[in-house]
Amino acid sequence: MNTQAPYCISLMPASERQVALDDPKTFAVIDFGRQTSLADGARQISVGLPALGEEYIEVWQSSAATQRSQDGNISVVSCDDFLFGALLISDRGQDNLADITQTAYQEIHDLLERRNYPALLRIWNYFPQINTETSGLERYRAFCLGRHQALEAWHFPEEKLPAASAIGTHAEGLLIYFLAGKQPGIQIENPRQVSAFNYPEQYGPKSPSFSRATLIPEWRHLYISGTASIVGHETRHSGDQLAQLQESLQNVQTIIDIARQTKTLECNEVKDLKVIRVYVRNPLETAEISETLKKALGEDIRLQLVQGDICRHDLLLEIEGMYAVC
Ligand code: 3EB
Repeated sequence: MNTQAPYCISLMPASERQVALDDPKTFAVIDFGRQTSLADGARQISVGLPALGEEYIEVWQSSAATQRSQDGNISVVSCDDFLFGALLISDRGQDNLADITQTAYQEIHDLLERRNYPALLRIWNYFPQINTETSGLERYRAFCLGRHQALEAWHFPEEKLPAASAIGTHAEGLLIYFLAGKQPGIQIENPRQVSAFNYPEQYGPKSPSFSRATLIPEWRHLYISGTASIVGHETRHSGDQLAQLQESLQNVQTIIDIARQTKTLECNEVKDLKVIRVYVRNPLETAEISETLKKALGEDIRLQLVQGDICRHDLLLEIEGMYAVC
């Protein structure tokens, strides 16, 4: 198997933003700051999570010719092999997030069906006040409920659920962006953790619909979900961010180890990932987290730290990673 991936993803210093945008291969740039917004279709995505420490942008580039279009709320970039989409829905933290989420996922479903990209491979979800209770339900749990209902109507099989992240911003709007393809990826689960879609009811009326990672063997790509200090289904090391960091790193390494068994990956260790993003709840912990990571992964590692709220009160950080070369 030696097919080339149709695109690649990398972190670049934020100072190179214009260089990235001027490159015709660039079809999406994702940056992190005060506001959540979309500009130029899905080409400029801003996530309302302030950068901590060195500032990076995430750059998606394709040598294939891509087409842009607007399809209802969804801004789309596509070519034969993949479809990348982004939508931003008004949400100020007071509304019925379950309904808003369900409608958004329904719209994604309709688009993928119409355009014939049946495989949802990776999805990111960002919205404000993730840990706030409205009408007796924490907003993260309301989000999970709406997502679950949409995927149920979609008849989405659990073993095909995509890798995902769901993070709380301090900015207005529900931002969802996603990657879909023609062929299904391989779902990777983590033997140290109960699959999120099998979490018991104590974490909300409907379990979170995502896999720990998606592997795309034809492209040799790996997309690792937001990964936290959870063992089994329980939070470990409440109140201790450095211990949570080590536990999360071990979870990420375990996911890579499982993915490597397919022998389609040139990524062996966490430090080999091309994108490593750490969502940090308390910005005062940044220096300590960054130092510990550099000790574990090497001084030269590109690390993107951003301030975001994690979906459980007792989780202080979460790590996601990508290996998407071409
Ligand atoms: C966890 O493992 C931590 O609901 O889409 C991580 C990644 C988490 C994605 C989601 C939630 C989600 O349960 C939280």
